[in-house]
Amino acid sequence: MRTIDSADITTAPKRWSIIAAPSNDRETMPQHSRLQDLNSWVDAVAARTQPDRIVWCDGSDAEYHRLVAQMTDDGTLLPLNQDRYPGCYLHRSDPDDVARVEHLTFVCTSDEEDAGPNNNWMAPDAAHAKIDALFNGAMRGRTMYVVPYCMGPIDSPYARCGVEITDSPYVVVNMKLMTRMGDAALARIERDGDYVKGLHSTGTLDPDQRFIMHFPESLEIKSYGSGYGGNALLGKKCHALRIASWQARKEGWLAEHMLIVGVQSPAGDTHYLACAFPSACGKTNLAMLIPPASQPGWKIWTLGDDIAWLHLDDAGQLRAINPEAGYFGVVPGTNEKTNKNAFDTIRSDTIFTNVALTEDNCPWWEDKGEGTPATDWRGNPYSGDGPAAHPNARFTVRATANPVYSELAEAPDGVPISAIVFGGRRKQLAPLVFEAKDWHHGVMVAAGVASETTAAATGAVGVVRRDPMAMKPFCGYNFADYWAHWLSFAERSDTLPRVFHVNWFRQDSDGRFLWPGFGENLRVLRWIIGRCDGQLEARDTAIGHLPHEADIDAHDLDMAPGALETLLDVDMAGWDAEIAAVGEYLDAFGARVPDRLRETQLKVRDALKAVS
Ligand code: GTP
Ligand code: SPV
Ligand code: MN
Repeated sequence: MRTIDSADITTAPKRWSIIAAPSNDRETMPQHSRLQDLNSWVDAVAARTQPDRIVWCDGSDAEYHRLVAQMTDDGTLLPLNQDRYPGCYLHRSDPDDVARVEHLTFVCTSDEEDAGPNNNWMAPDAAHAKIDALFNGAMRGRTMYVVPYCMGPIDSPYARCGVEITDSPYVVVNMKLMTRMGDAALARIERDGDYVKGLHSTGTLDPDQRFIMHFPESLEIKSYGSGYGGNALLGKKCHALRIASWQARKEGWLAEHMLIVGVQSPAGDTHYLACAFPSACGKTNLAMLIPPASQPGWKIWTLGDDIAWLHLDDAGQLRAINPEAGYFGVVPGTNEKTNKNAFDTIRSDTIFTNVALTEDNCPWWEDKGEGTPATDWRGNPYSGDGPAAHPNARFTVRATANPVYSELAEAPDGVPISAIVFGGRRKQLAPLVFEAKDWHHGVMVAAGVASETTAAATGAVGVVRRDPMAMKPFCGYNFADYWAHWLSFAERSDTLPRVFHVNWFRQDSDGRFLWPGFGENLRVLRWIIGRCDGQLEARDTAIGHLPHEADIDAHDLDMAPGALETLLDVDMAGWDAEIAAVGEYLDAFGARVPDRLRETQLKVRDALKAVS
């Protein structure tokens, strides 16, 4: 890869294709036949976007460090206090570009019905025309980076590759931390012959000229006008969820917004759980949980913190791989008590986005538990007004830096899943935990998940909305078809994982959390595992199986008297209204909603009517 200096810029020829490579860096790919399609696409993109130069990224550490040096020179990255945070940098994004933009995110299928009411839709031709016009000349004066990446272990049959073309070096270094990026991925692309094409430009950063477009039928993504996270790191939500969910439906697997965690008992058995919670609702925290002192002998292993690809193996066992190789995690709230593993992981070799700074140039965020902010996330002296770090400030760090990283995250076949856990952020109603009665009921519970919106997307925060399977922003096709796909797994296996629902976020009338959460969530995971092992009885209610209070280990818990009882209570009248609302929600998807889902919802409704 070439580094850029001012001499380069003044002398750069107008046409990218005739730049002579001054070093070992590659500006054109060897013309392997399987890569001809890639070369032609890169040529076509360059012809449209007119970059000053093209760099094919090899994914090496040297390349990463060269890009970091380049960005510290031009101010894109600010080095943090290198004594206390070695290898750590701060990036301040544009203040109008700090989160995913769901209203500007489109799924462009030939038939609008295929995208469904859960997605914004544009016809593919119109969408290409609209966004291509923005890409015209967009990279003039800039470098175009070609970033081959692999989602999943490089030798996994379940892994899939993509190539992101971007004009953002910040995106390139994030992709290096978040994916298996570079030469190994390119070799796999050559072998596979297919890959997802992602085109990205930060463009003008004008929110009125920002689009994140997906073309699942042609495996393309085009993203213009944002440099932030899920809008710009195209391997993540765009590829590994929206495009992959479409492919998964066609091919019989699932691409989900789920963490993957191994829970090892004192006896040494490990159960793997896949848990779907909406954005900023606790996946990273649960995936890296540290068992409290009251739970000796238990151990947690992180496989993934955001995305899981799930496949049935030949024996009908559901297995999960994490397509990612790093974490793009929420910074605020991370401290020694809540998530010490993350807190320690982000002490070195981390890119922080939109955190505040202390006087001595250390990163600072709300609830860090140490230091005081001198400069806010925008780079202004901190006034004491509002949060100093942006509520959606993020860290990017490689997964292997996590002290409890599971090496099985590299296993080509993934890990067997014992339980699937859904959850939402609900102040009221949803109990601490309950188990669905069977797979079909579990799919209904998941389709009815509701959660308060968070700062992970632009728009109002704290508004309860339906977020089925925590996939509202990420399902690349019609939810009605998605639910049918989920239901169809029962036809293919009779050993599917049990399905649960949890809620860490119940509050009392003063707005205090009823459940201590974080490490203490292990107590709930233990109940889930106890159920999977057939060791625990449960209370059968209209909404599902709830724990007997004595089966949640509450010893040494700092909780208000009666709190556990409240957390395990089922408010029948409240649930009656909730299940009716789920019915109305399903109605909005019309005749495509699978009958079986409707029948399950009606069955629960009737059971509630009988008791309330
Ligand atoms: P995305 O990366 O956006 O998909 O989010 P995530 O689901 O990984 O969320 P994360 O674990 O980063 O948590 C988001 C916020 O919820 C943080 O501020 C956490 O401190 C807070 N949080 C996580 N777990 C708990 C919990 O058990 N109880 C409470 N009260 N807060 C929690
Ligand atoms: C989320 O919003 O669910 C995230 C962050 O994990 S982003 O990569 O921006 O989608
Ligand atoms: Mn997420």
